[in-house]
Amino acid sequence: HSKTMCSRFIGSLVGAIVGDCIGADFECRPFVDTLHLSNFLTSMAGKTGRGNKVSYTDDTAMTRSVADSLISKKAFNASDMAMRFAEEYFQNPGRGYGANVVQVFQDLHVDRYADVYQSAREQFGGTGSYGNGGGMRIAPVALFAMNDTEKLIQIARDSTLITHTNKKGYNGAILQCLAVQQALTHQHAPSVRLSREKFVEDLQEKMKKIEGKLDDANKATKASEEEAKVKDVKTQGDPSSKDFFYVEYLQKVKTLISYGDVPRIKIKHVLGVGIAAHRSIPTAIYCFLRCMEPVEDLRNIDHGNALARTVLYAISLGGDTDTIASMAGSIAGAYYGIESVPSMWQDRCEGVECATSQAKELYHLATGD
Ligand code: 8NA
Ligand code: MG
Ligand code: MG
Ligand code: MG
Repeated sequence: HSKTMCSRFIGSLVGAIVGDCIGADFECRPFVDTLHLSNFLTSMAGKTGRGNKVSYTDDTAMTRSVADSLISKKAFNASDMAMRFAEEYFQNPGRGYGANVVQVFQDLHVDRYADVYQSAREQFGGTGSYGNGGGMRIAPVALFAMNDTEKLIQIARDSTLITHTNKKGYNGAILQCLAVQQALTHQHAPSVRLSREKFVEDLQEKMKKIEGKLDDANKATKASEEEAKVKDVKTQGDPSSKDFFYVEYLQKVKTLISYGDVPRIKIKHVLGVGIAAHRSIPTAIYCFLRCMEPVEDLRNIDHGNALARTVLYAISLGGDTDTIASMAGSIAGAYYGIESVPSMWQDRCEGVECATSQAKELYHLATGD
C-alpha cells in the first residue's frame, strides 16, 4: 500500500508537469485536432541528446515554489512562499505568467515582503484576481495535507491569497486541491471502479460548506468583503453572484459525465477553457472523470492509457491548454500513479526529476515513511 501511495504522490506532481509541458505548445488555440497532437508527440519522441526537453511554464515554476516552501518550512509560511514566487519570477520572467500577476511580484519585491497579501488585494480595482493561477500550482498542498482536510483547505486558501483574492480565484484553488486529495486517497479495490458520481458529490458536499460560509473571506481579504457588498448591489439576479458557485459548476460536471460522449464544443460552452478559475477548474475535473472511459478520436494516441488520455483530451479542448492539462494531469497522476505517465513523456519534459524528489519529500512529511 505505502509504495502505491508514494507512486501516487510522484504521479500527481509529474502529471502536472507533463500537462503543462505538452499543453504549452497549444495554449490559446481555439481548436486542437488529433493529428496536430499526434505530430507533436512524434516530434517530442524524436528529440534526442542535449536540449531535448520540452519546457515548462509558469504553472510548473509556481508549483515548484509551493512544494519547496512547504518542504523547507514543514508548514505553510506565507512570506517564505511569496518570496519564492517573486524570486523565481525575477530569475525566469519568460515562463508565460498571467498578465496581471507579475504586478504582485513587483510589489512584493519593492515592499520587501512587508505584507505579502497587500498587493494581491489591490488587483483589479480591489476585486482581486480570479485567474486560475491559484489552482494551477496547488497540487503540493494536497500532498502535504493529505490527511487533514481542514488544514488542506486553509493552506490552499492562504497560499492562493498571495496572488488571488477574488473568491472565485481562491475557492477554485481549494476545489482543485480537494480533487487531487480525493484522487490520491481513493482506495483502489480490485474490479471496483471509482464512482464518478460519488467523486463529484463528495466535492459538492465539501464546497457547499466552504461556499456557504458567511464570512468565507478571512483575515487576508478585506477587499473581498467590500467586493461582496458591491456585488450584492450591482449584480442582483446575476447567476454568477450566487453563493454556491462551484457547487453548481460541479452539478454541470456530473450531468455532462452522465451523458457519456459529449461533443467538445458543448464542454467548452458549458464548463469553459479559459484562464478564469471558474472556467477551467471544473473543466479539469471533468477531463479526469470523462477519460476513465475511452475517447474515440484519441484511441490512436493514448494507447489505452487513461492518464495520457486525460492530458491529451484536456489539450484537445483548446484554450488554456497548459493549465487545464496540468490540473487534470495532477488529479489523474494522484489516482493512477507515476507508472501511468508514459516514459517518453517523463524523459522529455523539463523538471520531472525535481518534481519526483519533491514528491518523495512531501510523502515523507505526510506519512513519516
Ligand atoms: P492573473 O492573476 O494575471 O490572471 C490572469 C488573467 O485573468 C488576467 O490577466 C485577466 O485577464 C483575468 N482576470 C483575473 N481576475 C480578473 C478580474 N477580477 N477582472 C477581470 N479580469 C480578471 O494570472 P494567473 O496566474 O491567474 O494566470 C494564470 C494563467 O496565466 C495560466 O493560464 C498561465 O498559463 C498563464 N497564461 C499565460 C499565457 C501566455 O501568454 N503564455 C496565456 C494565458 C495564460
Ligand atoms: Mg502556463
Ligand atoms: Mg503597492
Ligand atoms: Mg495557461
